[in-house]
Amino acid sequence: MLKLVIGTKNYSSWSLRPWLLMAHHQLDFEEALESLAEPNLSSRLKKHSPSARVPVLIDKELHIWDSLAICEYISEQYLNNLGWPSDTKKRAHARSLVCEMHAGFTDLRNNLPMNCRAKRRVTIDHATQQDIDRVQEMWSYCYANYGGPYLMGNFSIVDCFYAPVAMRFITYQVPLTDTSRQFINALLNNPAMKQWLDAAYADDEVVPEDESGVAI
Ligand SMILES: N[C@@H](CCC(=O)N[C@@H](CS)C(=O)NCC(=O)O)C(=O)O
Repeated sequence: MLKLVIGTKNYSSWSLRPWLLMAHHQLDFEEALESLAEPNLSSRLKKHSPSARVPVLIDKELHIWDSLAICEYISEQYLNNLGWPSDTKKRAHARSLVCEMHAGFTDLRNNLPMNCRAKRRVTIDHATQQDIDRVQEMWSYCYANYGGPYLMGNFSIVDCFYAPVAMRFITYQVPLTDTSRQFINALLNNPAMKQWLDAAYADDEVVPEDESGVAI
């Protein structure tokens, strides 16, 4: 059976990406949870992957240790390519959106860590605000061109990559455009997303460096 190694659900934004793709499509997989708070994180994670990072997908002898590589593999091998739009140009746009998130938005990620169960106040600096604005501009473009409720119209890997950002916007009460609100509501109504959030709300471990700002 497929095995997905993930980190603490409240915090592990990278783990949420492939987990959401697999759970949304109701794939049969075993979930192996590694605490991000307990000691010896690196040596525990090295048992699954040389990168000592989660997520890791294990499919028999194959170990895949990057969230985008996992989503690509799942889409090809188990979803008949349903992870991406079928239209070539739309797919190219979808991949651009995903790669922009995968390779960028460092300020947003560092200053607003995913912390699903919390409501916190942070001071948002200029660089982080620029990231927030770019994300919302992107979501508006998607809704204007593809109609919603998900970013490419139907659910895709793009939604899996922006779901952690959506959760951050809730935690830190980022002012939202109407489109952003609609997209976030679509995610919050997604049964797989609800399942992840229920588990995240029940997590009680604390990773101090991911507790940014002050509780409200
Ligand atoms: N490029 C990787 C990054 C994964 C990553 O940074 N994961 C974090 C958890 S969300 C991690 O494993 N951190 C462990 C550590 O920093 O020791 C991916 O896309 O999967």
